[in-house]
Amino acid sequence: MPVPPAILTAAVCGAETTRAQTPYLPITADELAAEAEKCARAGAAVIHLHVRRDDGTPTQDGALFEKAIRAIRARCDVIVQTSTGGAVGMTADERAQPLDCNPEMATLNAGSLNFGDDVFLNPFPMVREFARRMRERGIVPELECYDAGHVESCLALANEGVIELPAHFDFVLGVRGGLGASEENLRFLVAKLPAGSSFSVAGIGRHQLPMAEMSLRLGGHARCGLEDNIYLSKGVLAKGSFELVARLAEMARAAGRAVATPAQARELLRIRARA
Ligand code: KMH
Ligand code: ZN
Repeated sequence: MPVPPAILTAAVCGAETTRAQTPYLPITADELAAEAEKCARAGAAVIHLHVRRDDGTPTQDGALFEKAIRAIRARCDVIVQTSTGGAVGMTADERAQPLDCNPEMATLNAGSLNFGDDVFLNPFPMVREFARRMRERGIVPELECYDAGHVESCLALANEGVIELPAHFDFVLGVRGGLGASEENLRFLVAKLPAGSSFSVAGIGRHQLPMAEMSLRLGGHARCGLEDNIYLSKGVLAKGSFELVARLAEMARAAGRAVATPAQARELLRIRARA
């Protein structure tokens, strides 16, 4: 089978990164849209979206998501993948709000874990409910797996009929409390995937670029951006997620992969056209 074009995802702001850590973090709808456009130009087909209040605090407020999505769509064609993870400590109802915006894609966090010194809770009933709402609205889930057990959980939920297979998985590697970022771990996870499913890798911190490169060489897709890593190289801040996307695009080409356009990514991710 020919290797598919590489889908590059830009996680442009997240819930945890702060302006104190990097002045390049986009916060308002206009800033998020300007950053999304630069990422799209650099090769991103997917924008993984969180939103913030004007003071920078994370929120899952539906109206702020609506505003950001509109602003992004006015500037470029990208798949907007809204977060249902939000920030640790948020309730399920809070976290689910962006699903009311009918994004093309949303994250579905597959299991709980220690998240640094916090706990990121994703109990089965919550995962089932989020998956049900996504199915009802035709929103394609990206299955966020932070540990090997989360992949097994997705397979169990597929057996229950909660998750449709084949699916698109994202291995988030290097969270303190989750599976470490290494080639051995990535190969172990890939071997667990059901036939026809695709995967992306989001390496955390200094692992972002090397794990992305590994994934692209193994036929997977890759995520980068200030949500997970703020540095372009040791001690050098990225001037935005777009600089990291440009690096991933170079890596994809060096690995003999084309960079997927949003249209190609929609086809690969089984995203149906919508009004
Ligand atoms: N902020 C993390 C606790 C997601 O977007 O779905 C969870 C997160 C995952 O960012
Ligand atoms: Zn996120």
